[in-house]
Amino acid sequence: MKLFDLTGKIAMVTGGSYGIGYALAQAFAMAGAKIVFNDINQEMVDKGLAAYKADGIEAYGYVFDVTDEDGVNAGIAQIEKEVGVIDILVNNAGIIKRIPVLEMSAKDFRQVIDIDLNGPFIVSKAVAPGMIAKGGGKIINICSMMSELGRETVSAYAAAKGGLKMLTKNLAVEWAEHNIQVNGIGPGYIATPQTAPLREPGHPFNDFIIGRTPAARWGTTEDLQGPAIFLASSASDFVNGHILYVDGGILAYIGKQPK
Ligand code: NAP
Ligand code: GCO
Repeated sequence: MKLFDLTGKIAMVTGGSYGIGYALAQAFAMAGAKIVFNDINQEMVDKGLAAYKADGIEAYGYVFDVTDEDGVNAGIAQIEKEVGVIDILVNNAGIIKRIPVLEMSAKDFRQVIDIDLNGPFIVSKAVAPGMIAKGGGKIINICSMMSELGRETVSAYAAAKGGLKMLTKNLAVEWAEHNIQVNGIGPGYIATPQTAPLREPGHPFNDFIIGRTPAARWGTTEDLQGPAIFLASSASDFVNGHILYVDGGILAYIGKQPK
């Protein structure tokens, strides 16, 4: 099990106050890592710190917006000074706007691209020098079904997550020589605050997703913990530029055949 041991590692999860980010941080803590996370305001960081403390997890919280390059660089420098050089980075922070293209403003489109695609670029670029100096590291980008598939009303999100898939591959090929493995996790439909509007009782999308998922259920954040530990550990030291889809079979499925 040493292959999956993260003892002595520092893991940084962006947007780690709750949701998928929090669950991944929990997993890294279970495997022995020290947890660092950020959020865009102190109130959310404080809520996250309280949650980690309640779970008995040693965590350090920082306030910065992943789209603010100066803020990110200052935040990473503070983390390296106060906690240490980051060994594992998860670019998890993200938003979605569900608006038909013809009704979506360029401003809204840009905001999704900025957070979901530019953010991972900015944070990865800030963290990589410390990893290179340290002899290596792990970067995990949280992609999506929308890295591969389209769906009405999520054009900006799909463009961002499709770009994030290719950014993952490009960072992987640029930094492999420094023993940095850059990979992605592509969750299916997971029960978090982000998908809460789609899971309201009686919402037609809920039945649609259950039917579109061979496992016939929404994913849970716990479903993502094992894959994340794998990509964060020495068990994946020769895995580069791979997107690991954790989707209950969605991408393998053409759809339920008529009876
Ligand atoms: P969520 O519940 O909406 O949480 C997103 C987190 O990101 C929040 O902590 C949020 O903080 C933070 N965040 C947003 N903008 C930020 C910024 N500019 N700077 C720093 N932090 C920021 O989302 P989730 O469902 O846990 O999803 C997490 C990631 O997984 C996202 O990248 C999402 O696209 C991806 N994903 C989700 C699903 C799913 O089904 N849920 C499936 C595939 C991929 P605030 O609350 O303070 O805004
Ligand atoms: C949506 C959902 C999805 C999920 C996820 C699927 O509106 O279609 O929010 O985009 O968040 O990205 O992998």
